[in-house]
Amino acid sequence: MRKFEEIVILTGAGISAESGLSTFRDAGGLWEKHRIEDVATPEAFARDPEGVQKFYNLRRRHLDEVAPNAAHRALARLEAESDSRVTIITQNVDDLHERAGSRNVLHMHGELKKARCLECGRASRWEDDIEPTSACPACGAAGRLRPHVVWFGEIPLELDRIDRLLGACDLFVSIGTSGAVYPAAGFVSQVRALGRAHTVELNLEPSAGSHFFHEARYGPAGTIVPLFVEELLTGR
Ligand code: BV8
Repeated sequence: MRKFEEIVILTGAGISAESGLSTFRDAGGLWEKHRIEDVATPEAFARDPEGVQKFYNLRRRHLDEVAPNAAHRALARLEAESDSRVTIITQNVDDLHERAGSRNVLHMHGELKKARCLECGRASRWEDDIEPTSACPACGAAGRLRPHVVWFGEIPLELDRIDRLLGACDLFVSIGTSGAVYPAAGFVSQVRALGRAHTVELNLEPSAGSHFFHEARYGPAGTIVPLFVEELLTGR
Protein backbone atom coordinates (compact mmCIF):
# COMPACT_ATOMS: atom_id res chain seq x y z
CA MET A 1 0.00 0.00 0.00
CA ARG A 2 1.70 3.22 -1.17
CA LYS A 3 1.99 6.39 0.98
CA PHE A 4 -1.00 8.71 0.59
CA GLU A 5 -1.09 12.42 1.41
CA GLU A 6 -4.78 13.34 1.21
CA ILE A 7 -7.22 10.62 2.27
CA VAL A 8 -10.96 11.22 1.79
CA ILE A 9 -13.35 8.69 3.30
CA LEU A 10 -17.07 8.64 2.41
CA THR A 11 -19.23 6.79 4.92
CA GLY A 12 -22.86 5.68 4.84
CA ALA A 13 -25.36 3.93 7.08
CA GLY A 14 -23.48 0.61 6.80
CA ILE A 15 -20.62 1.84 9.00
CA SER A 16 -23.09 2.39 11.85
CA ALA A 17 -25.04 -0.86 11.34
CA GLU A 18 -22.92 -2.86 13.83
CA SER A 19 -23.53 -0.11 16.39
CA GLY A 20 -27.22 -0.97 16.17
CA LEU A 21 -28.41 1.95 14.00
CA SER A 22 -30.72 0.90 11.16
CA THR A 23 -29.52 1.31 7.62
CA PHE A 24 -32.06 2.77 5.26
CA ARG A 25 -33.17 -0.58 4.08
CA ASP A 26 -34.45 -1.42 7.51
CA ALA A 27 -35.21 2.17 8.53
CA GLY A 28 -38.50 0.93 7.16
CA GLY A 29 -38.74 -0.61 10.63
CA LEU A 30 -39.66 2.88 11.83
CA TRP A 31 -41.87 3.51 8.82
CA GLU A 32 -43.01 0.09 7.71
CA LYS A 33 -45.57 1.71 5.38
CA HIS A 34 -43.34 4.30 3.71
CA ARG A 35 -40.05 4.48 1.81
CA ILE A 36 -37.51 6.81 3.44
CA GLU A 37 -37.53 8.96 0.32
CA ASP A 38 -41.23 9.62 0.94
CA VAL A 39 -40.90 10.70 4.58
CA ALA A 40 -37.51 12.46 4.59
CA THR A 41 -38.67 15.29 2.32
CA PRO A 42 -39.72 18.94 2.80
CA GLU A 43 -43.17 17.99 1.46
CA ALA A 44 -43.55 15.33 4.17
CA PHE A 45 -42.57 17.93 6.81
CA ALA A 46 -45.09 20.45 5.42
CA ARG A 47 -47.79 17.77 5.30
CA ASP A 48 -47.11 16.15 8.68
CA PRO A 49 -44.62 18.14 10.81
CA GLU A 50 -45.44 16.19 13.99
CA GLY A 51 -44.93 12.86 12.22
CA VAL A 52 -41.60 13.89 10.74
CA GLN A 53 -40.42 15.45 14.04
CA LYS A 54 -41.35 12.18 15.79
CA PHE A 55 -39.28 10.16 13.26
CA TYR A 56 -36.24 12.30 14.02
CA ASN A 57 -36.92 12.61 17.77
CA LEU A 58 -36.99 8.78 17.96
CA ARG A 59 -33.71 8.48 16.06
CA ARG A 60 -32.06 11.26 18.13
CA ARG A 61 -33.07 9.52 21.39
CA HIS A 62 -31.81 6.17 20.07
CA LEU A 63 -28.35 7.72 19.57
CA ASP A 64 -27.88 7.79 23.35
CA GLU A 65 -28.35 3.99 23.47
CA VAL A 66 -25.68 3.11 20.88
CA ALA A 67 -21.91 3.45 20.72
CA PRO A 68 -19.25 3.73 18.01
CA ASN A 69 -17.99 0.37 16.71
CA ALA A 70 -14.52 -0.84 15.68
CA ALA A 71 -14.88 0.72 12.23
CA HIS A 72 -15.51 4.22 13.64
CA ARG A 73 -12.62 3.74 16.05
CA ALA A 74 -10.28 2.59 13.28
CA LEU A 75 -10.97 5.76 11.27
CA ALA A 76 -10.29 7.89 14.36
CA ARG A 77 -7.00 5.98 14.83
CA LEU A 78 -6.06 6.64 11.18
CA GLU A 79 -6.63 10.38 11.63
CA ALA A 80 -4.66 10.42 14.90
CA GLU A 81 -1.69 8.25 13.85
CA SER A 82 -1.25 8.88 10.14
CA ASP A 83 0.71 11.89 8.90
CA SER A 84 -1.63 12.07 5.90
CA ARG A 85 -4.56 14.49 6.04
CA VAL A 86 -7.69 12.40 6.71
CA THR A 87 -11.19 13.81 6.08
CA ILE A 88 -14.43 11.91 6.62
CA ILE A 89 -17.38 12.97 4.47
CA THR A 90 -20.33 11.22 6.07
CA GLN A 91 -23.86 10.77 4.73
CA ASN A 92 -24.89 9.75 8.23
CA VAL A 93 -26.66 12.07 10.63
CA ASP A 94 -25.46 10.18 13.71
CA ASP A 95 -22.55 11.38 15.89
CA LEU A 96 -20.63 8.11 16.08
CA HIS A 97 -17.56 9.30 14.15
CA GLU A 98 -17.13 12.20 16.60
CA ARG A 99 -17.76 9.97 19.61
CA ALA A 100 -15.07 7.58 18.33
CA GLY A 101 -12.62 10.52 18.31
CA SER A 102 -12.64 11.64 14.67
CA ARG A 103 -12.32 15.43 14.45
CA ASN A 104 -12.26 16.13 10.73
CA VAL A 105 -15.85 15.09 9.90
CA LEU A 106 -18.12 16.73 7.32
CA HIS A 107 -21.84 15.88 7.65
CA MET A 108 -23.13 16.43 4.09
CA HIS A 109 -26.67 15.39 5.09
CA GLY A 110 -26.73 17.23 8.40
CA GLU A 111 -26.84 15.96 11.99
CA LEU A 112 -29.54 14.56 14.28
CA LYS A 113 -28.01 16.48 17.21
CA LYS A 114 -28.60 19.87 15.59
CA ALA A 115 -31.82 21.84 15.08
CA ARG A 116 -32.23 24.50 12.38
CA CYS A 117 -34.38 27.58 12.86
CA LEU A 118 -36.82 28.41 10.05
CA GLU A 119 -36.81 32.01 11.30
CA CYS A 120 -33.10 32.87 11.44
CA GLY A 121 -31.61 29.89 9.58
CA ARG A 122 -29.07 29.12 12.32
CA ALA A 123 -28.32 25.48 13.20
CA SER A 124 -27.80 24.94 16.95
CA ARG A 125 -26.70 21.94 18.99
CA TRP A 126 -29.85 20.04 20.04
CA GLU A 127 -29.86 16.93 22.28
CA ASP A 128 -33.55 16.47 23.14
CA ASP A 129 -36.84 16.14 21.29
CA ILE A 130 -37.79 19.10 19.11
CA GLU A 131 -41.23 20.06 20.46
CA PRO A 132 -43.82 22.29 18.73
CA THR A 133 -42.99 24.96 21.34
CA SER A 134 -39.18 24.58 21.29
CA ALA A 135 -37.42 27.94 20.97
CA CYS A 136 -34.38 28.69 18.79
CA PRO A 137 -31.26 29.15 20.99
CA ALA A 138 -29.98 31.81 18.56
CA CYS A 139 -33.00 34.08 17.94
CA GLY A 140 -35.58 32.88 20.48
CA ALA A 141 -38.33 32.20 17.91
CA ALA A 142 -40.63 29.48 19.28
CA GLY A 143 -42.09 26.62 17.26
CA ARG A 144 -39.86 27.27 14.27
CA LEU A 145 -37.26 24.49 14.63
CA ARG A 146 -36.71 21.60 12.19
CA PRO A 147 -34.13 18.82 12.24
CA HIS A 148 -30.82 20.06 10.76
CA VAL A 149 -31.00 17.18 8.29
CA VAL A 150 -30.86 17.32 4.49
CA TRP A 151 -34.03 15.74 3.06
CA PHE A 152 -34.53 14.32 -0.42
CA GLY A 153 -34.85 17.19 -2.85
CA GLU A 154 -32.72 19.48 -0.65
CA ILE A 155 -29.15 20.45 -1.45
CA PRO A 156 -26.50 18.68 0.65
CA LEU A 157 -24.22 20.78 2.85
CA GLU A 158 -20.67 21.96 2.08
CA LEU A 159 -20.64 20.82 -1.57
CA ASP A 160 -17.93 23.37 -2.47
CA ARG A 161 -15.63 22.04 0.25
CA ILE A 162 -16.43 18.48 -0.87
CA ASP A 163 -15.53 19.35 -4.46
CA ARG A 164 -12.15 20.68 -3.31
CA LEU A 165 -11.51 17.59 -1.18
CA LEU A 166 -12.37 15.21 -4.02
CA GLY A 167 -10.15 17.20 -6.38
CA ALA A 168 -7.17 17.04 -4.02
CA CYS A 169 -7.34 13.48 -2.71
CA ASP A 170 -4.95 10.69 -3.68
CA LEU A 171 -6.94 8.02 -1.80
CA PHE A 172 -10.76 7.83 -1.85
CA VAL A 173 -12.38 5.18 0.35
CA SER A 174 -16.15 4.49 0.39
CA ILE A 175 -17.44 2.61 3.44
CA GLY A 176 -20.95 1.25 4.14
CA THR A 177 -22.99 2.94 1.46
CA SER A 178 -25.26 1.46 -1.19
CA GLY A 179 -24.36 4.09 -3.78
CA ALA A 180 -28.08 4.75 -4.23
CA VAL A 181 -28.24 8.42 -3.28
CA TYR A 182 -26.79 11.32 -5.23
CA PRO A 183 -24.69 13.39 -5.24
CA ALA A 184 -22.71 11.19 -2.77
CA ALA A 185 -23.05 8.18 -5.10
CA GLY A 186 -21.32 10.17 -7.85
CA PHE A 187 -18.20 11.07 -5.84
CA VAL A 188 -16.19 8.02 -6.91
CA SER A 189 -16.70 8.68 -10.62
CA GLN A 190 -15.83 12.36 -10.01
CA VAL A 191 -12.54 11.21 -8.43
CA ARG A 192 -11.87 8.62 -11.15
CA ALA A 193 -12.38 11.26 -13.86
CA LEU A 194 -9.41 13.18 -12.41
CA GLY A 195 -7.30 10.05 -12.84
CA ARG A 196 -5.09 10.59 -9.79
CA ALA A 197 -6.50 8.87 -6.70
CA HIS A 198 -6.62 5.23 -5.75
CA THR A 199 -10.25 4.28 -5.01
CA VAL A 200 -11.38 1.57 -2.58
CA GLU A 201 -14.83 0.26 -1.65
CA LEU A 202 -15.26 -1.36 1.78
CA ASN A 203 -18.81 -2.68 2.12
CA LEU A 204 -20.88 -5.70 3.14
CA GLU A 205 -21.70 -6.35 -0.51
CA PRO A 206 -20.98 -4.67 -3.87
CA SER A 207 -22.68 -1.25 -4.07
CA ALA A 208 -24.38 0.19 -7.14
CA GLY A 209 -21.08 1.93 -7.97
CA SER A 210 -18.69 -0.95 -7.23
CA HIS A 211 -17.43 -1.05 -10.83
CA PHE A 212 -15.94 2.46 -10.38
CA PHE A 213 -13.47 1.36 -7.70
CA HIS A 214 -9.90 0.15 -8.32
CA GLU A 215 -10.14 -2.10 -5.29
CA ALA A 216 -12.95 -3.59 -3.19
CA ARG A 217 -13.13 -5.59 0.02
CA TYR A 218 -16.37 -7.07 1.29
CA GLY A 219 -17.41 -7.94 4.82
CA PRO A 220 -18.70 -6.24 7.97
CA ALA A 221 -17.13 -2.78 8.45
CA GLY A 222 -16.24 -3.65 12.05
CA THR A 223 -13.90 -6.33 10.67
CA ILE A 224 -12.57 -5.04 7.34
CA VAL A 225 -12.05 -1.35 8.23
CA PRO A 226 -9.61 -1.95 11.12
CA LEU A 227 -7.61 -4.34 8.88
CA PHE A 228 -7.52 -1.76 6.08
CA VAL A 229 -6.41 1.00 8.48
CA GLU A 230 -3.67 -1.27 9.89
CA GLU A 231 -2.38 -1.77 6.34
CA LEU A 232 -2.43 1.99 5.66
CA LEU A 233 -0.54 2.74 8.89
CA THR A 234 2.05 -0.05 8.64
CA GLY A 235 2.41 -0.03 4.84
CA ARG A 236 1.80 -3.78 4.62
C1 BV8 B 1 -30.10 16.62 -4.25
C2 BV8 B 1 -30.57 12.38 5.74
C3 BV8 B 1 -30.05 18.45 -5.75
C4 BV8 B 1 -31.99 12.07 6.07
C5 BV8 B 1 -30.42 11.47 3.50
C6 BV8 B 1 -33.22 10.05 -9.76
C7 BV8 B 1 -31.94 9.65 -10.10
C8 BV8 B 1 -30.82 10.14 -9.42
C9 BV8 B 1 -30.98 11.04 -8.36
C10 BV8 B 1 -32.25 11.41 -8.01
C11 BV8 B 1 -33.37 10.92 -8.70
N1 BV8 B 1 -34.45 11.46 -8.11
C12 BV8 B 1 -34.07 12.27 -7.10
C13 BV8 B 1 -32.73 12.26 -7.03
C14 BV8 B 1 -31.89 13.02 -6.09
C15 BV8 B 1 -31.91 12.35 -4.73
C16 BV8 B 1 -31.52 10.90 -4.85
O1 BV8 B 1 -30.36 10.57 -5.06
N2 BV8 B 1 -32.53 10.01 -4.73
C17 BV8 B 1 -32.27 8.59 -4.82
C18 BV8 B 1 -33.18 7.85 -3.83
C19 BV8 B 1 -32.52 8.14 -6.26
N3 BV8 B 1 -30.93 13.04 -3.94
C20 BV8 B 1 -31.29 14.13 -3.24
O2 BV8 B 1 -32.43 14.54 -3.16
C21 BV8 B 1 -30.16 14.88 -2.58
N4 BV8 B 1 -30.23 16.26 -2.98
O3 BV8 B 1 -29.96 15.82 -5.16
O4 BV8 B 1 -30.18 17.99 -4.42
C22 BV8 B 1 -28.69 18.97 -5.93
C23 BV8 B 1 -27.60 18.12 -5.77
C24 BV8 B 1 -26.32 18.63 -5.97
C25 BV8 B 1 -26.13 19.96 -6.33
C26 BV8 B 1 -27.25 20.80 -6.48
C27 BV8 B 1 -28.52 20.30 -6.29
C28 BV8 B 1 -30.28 14.84 -1.06
C29 BV8 B 1 -30.16 13.43 -0.58
C30 BV8 B 1 -30.04 13.45 0.95
C31 BV8 B 1 -31.22 12.74 1.56
N5 BV8 B 1 -30.95 12.56 3.00
N6 BV8 B 1 -30.11 11.37 4.79
C32 BV8 B 1 -32.07 11.02 7.11
O5 BV8 B 1 -31.03 10.42 7.49
O6 BV8 B 1 -33.20 10.81 7.56
S1 BV8 B 1 -30.06 10.19 2.46
C33 BV8 B 1 -29.83 8.75 3.36
O7 BV8 B 1 -29.92 7.67 2.50
C34 BV8 B 1 -28.45 8.65 3.88
O8 BV8 B 1 -27.97 9.84 4.37
C35 BV8 B 1 -27.66 8.16 2.70
O9 BV8 B 1 -27.12 9.21 1.97
C36 BV8 B 1 -28.70 7.57 1.82
C37 BV8 B 1 -28.37 6.19 1.40
O10 BV8 B 1 -28.11 5.49 2.49
P1 BV8 B 1 -26.76 4.68 2.70
O11 BV8 B 1 -25.97 5.47 3.66
O12 BV8 B 1 -26.09 4.28 1.45
O13 BV8 B 1 -27.42 3.47 3.38
P2 BV8 B 1 -28.23 2.29 2.66
O14 BV8 B 1 -29.13 1.69 3.67
O15 BV8 B 1 -28.80 2.75 1.36
O16 BV8 B 1 -27.04 1.27 2.36
C38 BV8 B 1 -26.33 0.72 3.44
C39 BV8 B 1 -25.12 0.05 2.83
O17 BV8 B 1 -24.33 -0.45 3.90
C40 BV8 B 1 -25.50 -1.14 1.97
O18 BV8 B 1 -24.70 -1.12 0.81
C41 BV8 B 1 -25.15 -2.35 2.84
O19 BV8 B 1 -24.68 -3.44 2.07
C42 BV8 B 1 -24.03 -1.81 3.67
N7 BV8 B 1 -23.93 -2.43 4.99
C43 BV8 B 1 -24.92 -2.85 5.81
N8 BV8 B 1 -24.39 -3.35 6.94
C44 BV8 B 1 -23.03 -3.22 6.84
C45 BV8 B 1 -22.74 -2.63 5.61
N9 BV8 B 1 -21.49 -2.38 5.20
C46 BV8 B 1 -20.49 -2.72 6.05
N10 BV8 B 1 -20.70 -3.29 7.26
C47 BV8 B 1 -21.95 -3.55 7.68
N11 BV8 B 1 -22.14 -4.12 8.89
